[in-house]
Amino acid sequence: MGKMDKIQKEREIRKIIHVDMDAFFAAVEIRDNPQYKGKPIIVGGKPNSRGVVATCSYEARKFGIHSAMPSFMAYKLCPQAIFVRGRFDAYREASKLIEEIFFEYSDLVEPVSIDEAYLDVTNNKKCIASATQIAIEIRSKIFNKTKLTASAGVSYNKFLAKIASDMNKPDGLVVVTPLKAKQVLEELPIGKFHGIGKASEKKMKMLGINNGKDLKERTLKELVQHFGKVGKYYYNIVRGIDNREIVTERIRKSLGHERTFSKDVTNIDTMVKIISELGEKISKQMQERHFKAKTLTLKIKYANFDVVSRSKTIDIPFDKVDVINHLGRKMLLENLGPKCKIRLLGMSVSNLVWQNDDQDKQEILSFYEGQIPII
Ligand code: TTP
Ligand code: MG
Repeated sequence: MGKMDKIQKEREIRKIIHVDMDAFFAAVEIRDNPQYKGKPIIVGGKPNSRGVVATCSYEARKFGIHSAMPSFMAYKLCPQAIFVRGRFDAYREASKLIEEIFFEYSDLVEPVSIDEAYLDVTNNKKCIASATQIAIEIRSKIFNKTKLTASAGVSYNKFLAKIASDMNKPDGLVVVTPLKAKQVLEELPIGKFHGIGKASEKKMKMLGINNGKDLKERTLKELVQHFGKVGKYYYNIVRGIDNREIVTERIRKSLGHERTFSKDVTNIDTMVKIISELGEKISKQMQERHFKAKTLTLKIKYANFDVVSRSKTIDIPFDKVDVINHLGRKMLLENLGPKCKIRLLGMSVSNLVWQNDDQDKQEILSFYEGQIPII
């Protein structure tokens, strides 16, 4: 890109939409089991297991239940809740349908997780001038096709679009125009700033920063002093500055899955079986998406929570399940002591090679699907 093009691009106001499904896994369960409607539904591990809540219906959230909470705790808060096991195929199917709708409008689609994506619709395929109009259409198409509701946020960058989609959940649509951004950001509680994690939130509060307005009063120097490099990001986002581009699937850097066990595993055959299952899933997705990889990484979390990560790189790009499983098994066996107890196994592929692609298009950001615990 030439210098003038770059300046032109920076001046252009982008139109970004963030779409996030409402109580996604729980909503799919309620759709498929109408008797659950209006009830506190928890998708995740059973209360008498070590499992956690993947998500829960809004009725369950009133009791203080939320994602990642241990199931037994959720049960304590709401014994009458209905605990349901996840059905990932159903969630993936819905996710695919939603994605198809996004691509009707733009190729600049960044899937963030199974139920969430950013779209850049500045120059969209349907030449619709209003991003709000597109968000309205997308929400209604999602509902017609899946019978599920989505919330959407429309703004001029990713950060604000994400904040906006969260402002009127569930089934909400919020537009944050450049004029409105200042007020929205100043009033935003510090914990709601995407990118400010639990630890930073605590630290901010200790420093007397409770909302965007407080944050804005701090100098860049102060923020960098307290938070390091990310201080600059905080300084910018509270001023509505976020130049991050949409990262499309084509520039994904890795793909992986992992599995946490409800009971620590000691049996090698079981571990090998899990490796095969993970390998099958990864291989299937690679072939669907038309890419191969040169590196396989195995992650092992032992019962004492120690984590090791081992990689093998080979010259010839692979996507076949046999190769993945062979490499995975090999690394597993190399890292098992005599009395190994394992809590989690994960595998991911990286060093991706896309079909019909020149090498330099590949790599920018990492995206690891394994964030979603498999239950
Ligand atoms: P979220 O979009 O974070 O949550 P949600 O869609 O259930 O609810 P909301 O209306 O607030 O958006 O996550 C999407 C799905 O990902 C969620 O339905 C279940 C899964 N998930 C987990 O399995 N574990 C987690 O810790 C989180 C946060 C989500
Ligand atoms: Mg969601």
